[in-house]
Amino acid sequence: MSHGKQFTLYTHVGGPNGWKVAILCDFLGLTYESIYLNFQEGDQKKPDHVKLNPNGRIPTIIDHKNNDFVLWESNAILQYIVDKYDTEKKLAVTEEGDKYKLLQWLFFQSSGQGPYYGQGSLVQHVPPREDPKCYREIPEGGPSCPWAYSRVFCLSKSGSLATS
Ligand SMILES: N[C@@H](CCC(=O)N[C@@H](CS)C(=O)NCC(=O)O)C(=O)O
Repeated sequence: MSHGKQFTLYTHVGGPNGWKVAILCDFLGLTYESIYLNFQEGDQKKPDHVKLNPNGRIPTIIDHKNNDFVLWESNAILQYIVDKYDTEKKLAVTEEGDKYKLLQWLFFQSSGQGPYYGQGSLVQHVPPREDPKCYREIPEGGPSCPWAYSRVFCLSKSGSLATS
């Protein structure tokens, strides 16, 4: 840990999930060094990052105050930080009912809201990859917006939300 801060945060300037972690750390007064991965260069899928996070997405944290503990998935990270470092209970919940309501919203965000917004944003804003394998999958006569379809098929084939 050469930067001397509590966390290293692998993140991105645009994607929302890294900012969730940064905002929480700021709120709780915890220090972190952000490493902004370049999605256009595919940094998030490169070995240096994937050896920490096999899902190849941001955010990923290393907690240098806990034996360089590594964690990924934004909501798991939020829960970890609150459980461990929200000593003044600014955000932590104590009642059993509140605990499950909190989980309800975290799961809703990560399984319901987040993926749809993420895919919508990719289809709208990220140009397609020059990958002929994807274009072969476009159903005949189907797409009114071919590159959007090719993007979707790239996604489903590779099983990951790859950026171009
Ligand atoms: N469920 C994950 C989603 C992570 C995610 O999709 N992160 C985006 C940026 S906000 C990403 O890394 N995209 C690049 C990619 O999929 O290659 C989480 O909440 O951490």
